[in-house]
Amino acid sequence: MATLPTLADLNAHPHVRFNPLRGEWIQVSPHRTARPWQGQVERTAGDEPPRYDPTCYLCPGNERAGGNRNPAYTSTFVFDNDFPALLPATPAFESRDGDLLIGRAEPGICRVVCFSPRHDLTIARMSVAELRPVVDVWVDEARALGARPEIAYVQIFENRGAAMGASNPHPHGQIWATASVPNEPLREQRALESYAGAHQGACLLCDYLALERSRAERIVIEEGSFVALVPFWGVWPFETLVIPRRHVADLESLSSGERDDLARLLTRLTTRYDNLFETPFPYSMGFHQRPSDGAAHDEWHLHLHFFPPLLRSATVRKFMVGFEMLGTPQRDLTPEDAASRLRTLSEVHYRDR
Ligand code: H2U
Ligand code: ZN
Repeated sequence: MATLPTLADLNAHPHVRFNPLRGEWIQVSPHRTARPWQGQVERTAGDEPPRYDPTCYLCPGNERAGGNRNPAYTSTFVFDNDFPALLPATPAFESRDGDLLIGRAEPGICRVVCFSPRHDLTIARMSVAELRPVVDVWVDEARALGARPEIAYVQIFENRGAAMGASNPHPHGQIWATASVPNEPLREQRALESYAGAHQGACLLCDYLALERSRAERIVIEEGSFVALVPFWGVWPFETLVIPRRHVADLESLSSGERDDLARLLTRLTTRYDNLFETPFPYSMGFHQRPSDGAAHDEWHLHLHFFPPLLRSATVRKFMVGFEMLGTPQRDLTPEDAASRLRTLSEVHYRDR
């Protein structure tokens, strides 16, 4: 191509964009945002849940499905998942038949983190003072689980809302710590290493953040040491990437001030999300950070992905199907338009107005 096309040139036509973190392309089809929808509609959350639900497995003092009883906790509460997908005592084994039938044991630990004793709250509805201890729990759990010799990676995440398969409205997240590095962080690690190799040791996300801050086209909010933006290569309509400005490899490297900023940014961002369609906004979110496999991994730059499924209202979601399962992920709304919509929203929660 003779000249460098501008963003407007790009957005004037269907095009593909490269995701350097996953090493893959995504399809953007800006001309298609007015397409009609006669498919599935999501149910919206009905009445606001009660502050305490006697039938909730996660509320303080209640008995869980596995028979254990929660303490009368007043801030956060972490416990071993009663129905864990991974088991710590899994014996080591490998099974291999040629290069095609390959398996091995995967020991691990699954934890559940209750963010608040209040059944009716969400991150967006929690004060910064209430959310800061959640950040501390994430840091402490990542450190403790990551220190175990059998654990190579600690994946912290939250599935929020029925649309994302969350089993309970009580504010909670999960932690899965595994003996090997899961697919997504492994993929990102290879991308971070290969970028550093090709750019005299530079960090992909440090360089990317500098570019985004200079262009300001996709930034949603800045909160001191943290930035939230809609990535140039995002796939979900209102996907965001939260990046610390400092090159820190993991949660435990964050300073106390950075933890404050993260708590504040999360409250602000999720409030905007809820205000977008005036509904408790569903999403899967989670941190990606340095593996705890014993290597230094200075190439790592901690970050947090938000993948929300909603597309155009509280009831119409995006599906990753068809061409996206078989070919390339695709979006209609441009990342720039998504960022601009998120930027215009109030940080006063619609339920407080
Ligand atoms: P999700 O809402 O993201 O599914 O997380 C809830 C987790 O809580 C889920 O993994 C666990 C489930 O196994 N759980 C318990 O450990 N004990 C219970 O009594 C209910 C749910
Ligand atoms: Zn509850």
